[in-house]
This record gives sequence, structure tokens and C-alpha cells, in this order.
Amino acid sequence: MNDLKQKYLGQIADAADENALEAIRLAAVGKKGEVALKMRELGKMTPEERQVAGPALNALKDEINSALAAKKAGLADAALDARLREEWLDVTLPARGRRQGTIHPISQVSEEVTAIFAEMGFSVAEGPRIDTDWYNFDALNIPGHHPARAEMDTFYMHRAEGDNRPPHVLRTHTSPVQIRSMEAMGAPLRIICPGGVYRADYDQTHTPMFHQVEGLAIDKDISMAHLKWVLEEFVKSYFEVDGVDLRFRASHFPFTEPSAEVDIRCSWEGGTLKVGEGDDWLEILGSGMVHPNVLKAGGIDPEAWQGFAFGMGIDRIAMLKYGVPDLRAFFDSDLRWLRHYGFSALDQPNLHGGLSR
Ligand code: 2U9
Repeated sequence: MNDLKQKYLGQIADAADENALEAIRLAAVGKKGEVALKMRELGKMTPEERQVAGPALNALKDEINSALAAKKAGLADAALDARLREEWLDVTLPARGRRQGTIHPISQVSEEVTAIFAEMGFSVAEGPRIDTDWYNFDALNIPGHHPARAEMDTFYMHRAEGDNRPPHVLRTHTSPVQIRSMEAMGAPLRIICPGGVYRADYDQTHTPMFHQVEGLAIDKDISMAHLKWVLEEFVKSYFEVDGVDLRFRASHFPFTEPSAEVDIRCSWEGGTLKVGEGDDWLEILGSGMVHPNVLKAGGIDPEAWQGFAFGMGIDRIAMLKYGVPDLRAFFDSDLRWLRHYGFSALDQPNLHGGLSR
């Protein structure tokens, strides 16, 4: 009996895992195990022998079962310890930084411009990018023979044979929105129209899609003087300078009369633009008094109302403020300058297929 005890307690102590323990349990105290066999032999013993051997076998069985349970718990503890060591986690490590997206510079400048004009009482009007040639040209006093209407300069929408709808174009300026606003709201009116426009042009200073913001103020006695003040306030605020000289140069647009291109005083010292000082002049926008034909097209009586209008390229003024040399940088996946100005979200090769093309 003592041999049995030594044997099984020894095996239990050496068992490497739960499977080994189970095998020992079956061999020792299972239904057909060695202790059960010994119990069967009790019948052959004398009552005196049985009285000694019976309790001793039961005690042996209990002892083996307790040893098995203790070893099982020990193995489980050891397994948990090993797992905890394996899955160790340093909660004091600094968190991994998350890349953040940023607003596109065109959207940012568009918002800056909108905010400046909003302070002067202009609200924002928006309209379709595909519009009829009437809204895009005729209503703006651009006659049928005007070169701007040629397919060379304007993207016309394809029309199937037999389609009798008026020709549609990708708007070449945001002016159709202003005609629609005049129709919808009448006079007086003070709006700006920011948005994408399309022209068949592509070089260092032109992309087929670019962005404009146009402004329109219509009232009983609006003059070029109001126009000048509004533009001065805009330039000071946008370029963050206290004062600036504006120069109006006589020009011609079909939709304004008189018309003027507007330059601002600046210097280009060391290749950097400084607005408001120096001896250079920089053209930033076109403007004028709304042509009576345009007021009429928008359903406004030119005998009772007059107004000023202006238009500028958002991409262009973004380039000037942020020093972008080539307009194509905005649209052409050349992200070097964006990186230069800290637009780090765009600096992920896996997102954009690399930085050079
Ligand atoms: C209405 C009446 C008049 C908008 C105007 C300009 C002059 C102009 C250009 C600037 C650079 C276009 O983006 S650009 O290429 N625009 O010079 N735009 S006056 O005149 C309007 C608009 C709407 C109803």
C-alpha cells in the first residue's frame, strides 16, 4: 500500500500537464484503476485483515484525489502566470499619435473670404455647376458670337440627337448663380458666390477647374465708391495688413459697365509678397457696375436699381497668400508645397501613392 502511495504521489508531483494528471487519475483511482482492483481483493480477506485494509485503501484513495486536485490547481496557477508573463503590457508607454486630416487650402481660403464678406453683410449663394448657356452667357450680356462661348474655351455637355433642351455648359464663372439669386430674391441684394468653375485651359496659371468668388451688391444708390471701400476692407482683412492702396484700371467685361481691374500695392522683396508696401502693383480681381442688360435679365429694373459686382480667383489669392508657385499644385497630386505648409495628413505615401509623380 505504501508502495502504491509513493508511486502515485511521485507521478502526480512529476506530471507536466492536465492530460498527464488525468492518465494518472484513471490508473490510480479510476473505476478500473489500481486502488479499485485492491478494493475488489477485500472480499477475499479475513474480517480482521479487511478491517485494516479497507480504511487504509479509502485513505489512500482520498490522499491521491487530494494530491491530484492540488496538482491540478498548481498547474492552472502556473499556466495563468505564464500567460500573464506572455501578455505583459506596458501601460506607461506613450499613446501612438493619430494622423489627422486637414481642410484643403482652397476650402480654407474660401471660408476666410466668406467670413470677411459676411461681416460686411453679404450672404452666400450657391447654384448648379452645370447650367444652361442662357444663365452662363446670354443673361450676362455675353453675345452669341463672343469668343468665350466657343468650344475652345467652354465645356459643353453632350446632347443626344433629338434632345431639344437648351445647350448646357459647365459654368465658366459663378455669375449664373447671381442671375438666379436676382430672380429668386430681387433687389436690394448683397451676395457672394464662391465655388468651382470650368474652362478649357491648362498651364502654370490655369487649370480646367478652378474656384471663384464673385460678389454682387444691388441697391438704390450703390456706386463705385462703395465697391472701392468693400474691396479695401476685404484686402486689408484677407492679407492681414492695416492699410493698402488700390488702383482701378479701366477694363472691359460684357456684364459690367464701367469695368475695372483692381491692383493692390505690394513688394516682391526676396521673392516674398508683401501687401500694402513697395512700388509694385498686383492684379487681384475684376469689377464694375452691373450692366443694365444683366439687371434686366435677372428681373430687376435698371431704372430703379444699380449695383456693383466683382470676381476673383480663389486659387489665385490662395497662391498669393500662401506662396504657391504653380496653380496645378492644388489639383495635380504634387503635394510638396502642402507638406511645406504643414498639411501633414497628405504626407502619407500609402494614401496618395507617394509624393513625387
Ligand atoms: C452679375 C453681374 C456681374 C462679376 C465680375 C469680374 C469682373 C472678373 C474674373 C476674376 C478672375 C474671373 O476668376 S477670374 O478669372 N472676374 O474680372 N467678375 S466683374 O460680375 C458680375 C457677376 C454677376 C449678375
